[in-house]
Amino acid sequence: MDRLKEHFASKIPGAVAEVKQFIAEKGDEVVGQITVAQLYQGMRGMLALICETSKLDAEEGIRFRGYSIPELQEKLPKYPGGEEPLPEGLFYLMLMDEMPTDDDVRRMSNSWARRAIVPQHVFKAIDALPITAHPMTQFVVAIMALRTETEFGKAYKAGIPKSDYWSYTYDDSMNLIARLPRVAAYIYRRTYCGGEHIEPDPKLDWAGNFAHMLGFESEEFRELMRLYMTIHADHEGGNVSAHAVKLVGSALSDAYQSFAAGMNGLAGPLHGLANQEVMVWTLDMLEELGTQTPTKEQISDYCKRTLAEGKVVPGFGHAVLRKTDPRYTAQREFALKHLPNDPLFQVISNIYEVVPEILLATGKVKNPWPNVDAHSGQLLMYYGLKEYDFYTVMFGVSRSLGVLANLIWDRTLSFPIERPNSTTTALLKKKFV
Ligand code: CMX
Repeated sequence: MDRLKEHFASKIPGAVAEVKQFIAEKGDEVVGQITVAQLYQGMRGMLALICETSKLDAEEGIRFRGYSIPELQEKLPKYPGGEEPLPEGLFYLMLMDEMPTDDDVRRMSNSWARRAIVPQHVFKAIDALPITAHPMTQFVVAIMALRTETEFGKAYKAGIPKSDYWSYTYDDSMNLIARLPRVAAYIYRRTYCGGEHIEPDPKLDWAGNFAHMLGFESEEFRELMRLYMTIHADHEGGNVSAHAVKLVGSALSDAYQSFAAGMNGLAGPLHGLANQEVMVWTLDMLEELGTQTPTKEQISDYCKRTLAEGKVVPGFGHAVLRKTDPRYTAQREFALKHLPNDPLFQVISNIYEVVPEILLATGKVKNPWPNVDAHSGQLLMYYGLKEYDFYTVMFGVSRSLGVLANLIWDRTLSFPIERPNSTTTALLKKKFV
């Protein structure tokens, strides 16, 4: 067992005992109530899950193991000479519940570099799809092709005890995280760069190497990738991608199957695909208006038209948040620091100033403020990564960190198969006659 895995293993007895004792002492306490409306309206606000890695506050935004994004930017180890947090460090924090040292992060980077070899049949599976297949489709196919490598699946077949599930889930999760940048970069280069692939550079960190394999070599873009991979990693347990991974994993489906399920959820336009939709919406607007510098009035009119057509304004709104997403703010600050004069940044800034008021005026949108997806495309476009159909794959690579850290904990704490009750409208109505 390597040192990272040993360190995680050392936490298990205490954590398992704590949860067991807590359930024994407080298992019958009531922590919430369910209204009829919640049953019909996406279970909004219903406390239903344990997610150890992060917690979302409606006003303040996400905290990862108690740390806000600005705190992570300050405290997480950086690449030598860099200023943005390393995602390896965030994964360590989420998994171990401990702020990592530079050494811990180096060990994580090295572990992923050692685990990063992708079998040839995965590339063949991707190549079997038409080049026109959406990158998220290619991504999910590749994840399922990687499943031939599952340690959990093999061990389960051989008959391991429940107390060992975490160990194989740990290895599957670490291997999968290590391989995703290579797979995602392969999809990018295949789809948009004539199939000219770039070999990994094992000396680079996880996000820096991803940038390199995509074909972007500037240090500034690598820094963007470190920030991007950190802020998209986790958003507590109830969002579609996180919950899908947890739900499917609860059937003892392995990390590959569970993560593929989550990625199919992320590919929906109301969730992760919104980062693509934002660019489509913005570029369509510029084209239709025939200008790269629309006035606030023009943006306002375009936004109102979108609403009148019965469509959502992508990048705005959230099921939990009620303020500007701190992930949006972190990206805005990156833009202000590195590319304040980019014309598209000016457009995104003006959209930010105009759209909330219009959404508020509808009287129904509960959160008129921008979410993470409202800004990410502009930054990628600036550095030349203009193929916005690919953006959700990048979100997915990052999201692996949170959902797989959680999956390891779910198997460590022996969470059972999920099986909530459902009812019918007729039965529910009978309750109130
Ligand atoms: N544009 C137009 N209408 C919107 C809206 C937006 N950006 N956000 C919410 N609304 C509408 C809803 O569609 C709903 O309308 P109906 O009552 O007619 O069905 C009404 O306002 C109330 O919705 P809500 O309670 O404010 O929002 P939900 O919790 O139901 O949905 C979300 C949240 C994110 C799906 C929604 O705000 C949305 O569709 N936003 C645009 C898509 C987007 O940016 N998604 C990315 C979210 C972040 C992520 O997961 O990556």
